[in-house]
Amino acid sequence: MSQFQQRLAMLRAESQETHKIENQPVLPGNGIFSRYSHPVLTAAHAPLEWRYDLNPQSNPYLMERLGINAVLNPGAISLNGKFYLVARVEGNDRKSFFAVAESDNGIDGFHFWDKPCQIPETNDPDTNVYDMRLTKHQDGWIYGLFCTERKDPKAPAGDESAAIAQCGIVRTKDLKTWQRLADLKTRSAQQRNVVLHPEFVDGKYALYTRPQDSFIEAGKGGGIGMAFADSMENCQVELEHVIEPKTYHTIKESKNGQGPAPLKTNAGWLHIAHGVRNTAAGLRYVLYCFMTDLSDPLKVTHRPSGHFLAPEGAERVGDVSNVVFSNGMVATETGEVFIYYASSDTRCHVLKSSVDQLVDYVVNTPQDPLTSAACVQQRIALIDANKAFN
Ligand code: M1P
Repeated sequence: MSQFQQRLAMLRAESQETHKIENQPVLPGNGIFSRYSHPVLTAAHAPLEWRYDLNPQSNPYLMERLGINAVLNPGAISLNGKFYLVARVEGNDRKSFFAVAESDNGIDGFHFWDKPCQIPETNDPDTNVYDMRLTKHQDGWIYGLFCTERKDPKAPAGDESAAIAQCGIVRTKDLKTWQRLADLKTRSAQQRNVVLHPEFVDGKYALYTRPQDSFIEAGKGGGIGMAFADSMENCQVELEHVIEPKTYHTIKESKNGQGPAPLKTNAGWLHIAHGVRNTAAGLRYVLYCFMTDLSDPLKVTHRPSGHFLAPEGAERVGDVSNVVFSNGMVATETGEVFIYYASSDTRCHVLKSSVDQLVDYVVNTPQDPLTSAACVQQRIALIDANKAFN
């Protein structure tokens, strides 16, 4: 057997092993959700055909020619009983693209489709695209809102990192053919984490926005905004109402952003978001929840205290360490909820919960009282109430 053939056999065996990994819930968990033992989708899930030239003549050493660096921040949707992730796949060249992976049970067995998504460009080509939020909208389309990034034309000479982030928009019926619409127009300098609400609000499309002043800093615009548009074609919004602001000395003091499209429950619209604070070790990203009113989604009705999910163990290390980020969630007809998240901008995981558990968590978890003394009183009240049960 040639060196080429030996390497190919090893690579195929390694890839098969990766795809065979079964995921087990990590018990006992926190009662809100189950974490799982393994990531659901990683760079190692990328097919060999995407990375290697498999021709022994042109690639006798069977070198990896176009490596995949990370698979992260997947949008998620269920169609006809299957689970689909539209993942952000990042090549070694740092450019991200979207690719669909599917699974029968949403927990393991994810495998990429044969080829990545081909997303049409606008007249102003994207340099980089990432973090797609999928929304099955009342109008019948599946929309994908994502971040499109281009070099800042006003960057001073020599500054090769200044960029402008905006919201790109595509729509599809089948995740195969993507129709590109014009980028969202807002009054803010930059946008990331823009998400389409699944239903019309007073006959208009409703979008969660995240106005920001510069590429990294949310600045004075920080907070999850909501804005309304007449159409998704040439979509334009005016006023962005900040419904969920950044808040001093909380898990969302530096910035925050809407996660996936919110989940409709009997108690309200259930939101998963990320909150960011700055530390000596850099930014720390956690997930948190809030709920908005069913008839008035501008009104936040519940804000459970603190983080819902923080990076743990191996999740804490990666290309951008100490980050968890979610932009994909699937609720089944039986009330199960699958929340997809990435750790440290490197690999994708799943949490499993239910509508009942999440509503209980959001509605019955007390709000952050915002000072140490008040937090002590909150905890003492819990301890005292528990005396009856010891
Ligand atoms: O690196 C962490 C995250 O940073 C950005 O998110 P935000 O705009 O909220 O700061 C995005 O680049 C996201 O993809 C990334 O995971």
